[in-house]
Amino acid sequence: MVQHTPTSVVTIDRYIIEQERLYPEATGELSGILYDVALAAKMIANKVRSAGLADILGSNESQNVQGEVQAKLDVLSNEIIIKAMDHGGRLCAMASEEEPDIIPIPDGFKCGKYVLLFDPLDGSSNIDVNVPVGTIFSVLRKTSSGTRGEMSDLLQPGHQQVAAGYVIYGSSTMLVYTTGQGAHGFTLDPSIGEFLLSHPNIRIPDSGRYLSVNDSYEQLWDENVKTLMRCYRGLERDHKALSVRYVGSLVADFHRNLLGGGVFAYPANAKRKLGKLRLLYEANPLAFIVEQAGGAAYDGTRRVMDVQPTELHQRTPLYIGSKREVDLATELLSGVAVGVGG
Ligand code: P6P
Repeated sequence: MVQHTPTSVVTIDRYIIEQERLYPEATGELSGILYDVALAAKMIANKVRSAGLADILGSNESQNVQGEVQAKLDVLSNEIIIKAMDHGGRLCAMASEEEPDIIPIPDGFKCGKYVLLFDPLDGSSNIDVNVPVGTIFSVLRKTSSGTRGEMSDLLQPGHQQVAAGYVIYGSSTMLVYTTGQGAHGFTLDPSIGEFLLSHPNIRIPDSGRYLSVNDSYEQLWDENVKTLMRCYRGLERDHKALSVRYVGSLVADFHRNLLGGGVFAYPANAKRKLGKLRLLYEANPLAFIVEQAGGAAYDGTRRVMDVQPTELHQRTPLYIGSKREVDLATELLSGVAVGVGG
């Protein structure tokens, strides 16, 4: 792998090519997907940045599969990604949080050997108050026979991902992705419209500084989860007290913890037996990133990326971030001591 320092001016396109050259057998299809994701991210960033000005705030009437009223930017972002990806000939199917079922490649377009799953604009309920939102994506290799993608190609465990990443539309727009060779961050320079390498080989601190959890659900948690949160707050087991930082936007909370060290927790609760977050296009891609950065992701019972999906929009409890804090969750919630917890 070519080693770059943050002072190198390296565009994401050049970095993708350099990574591809590490694999002589590579056909360039995966690189093409990453190029197209970066293009879609720039287009969405443009919409998000101007949201307050173009009077596209507020929700439109259409409902997404979750029965939630979707902000107009959700609809736009979803369409931007589909239109950027559906004709490149690298994908055989897609899936989106905003679409109830598999998204086929339109007739007349070539099908490729990958599938793309994505949340086009996570945290969109925060748009109207200018809180950072994000796009999350996951790439899997087609496993079914035939040309067109099938549901079985989408319902693969997270350890089968060949690429994953997210875009955070915050004080700056950053794209973080992995293809299994580390996690790398690129910051958009709007003056030239290029994502430039700013965070090569991201490593999450083994021990966290931050705790991201919505403790308004505390009364709905089981006793083990309550004990875990007391530990994170420095009230039990001599665990250092973590500072609570909760934006209510998964990508923003995850990104801060990835760079600064911390744990994001969305436990199962009495009303949501599987929590709120989606396995395939939220938990799995972020789990791939965090493991590549030296962290961990756990669902309260097992490693997130080992879960065999059964439904496209299935939810999962999520404990993700610094290894020490996630190991503690594993120890307290499954009774299995992992590493140095406590
Ligand atoms: P709660 C946003 O709606 C989202 O899907 C994630 O981005 C965020 O982490 C979570 O929900 C917040 O959920 O129940 O704390 O409001």
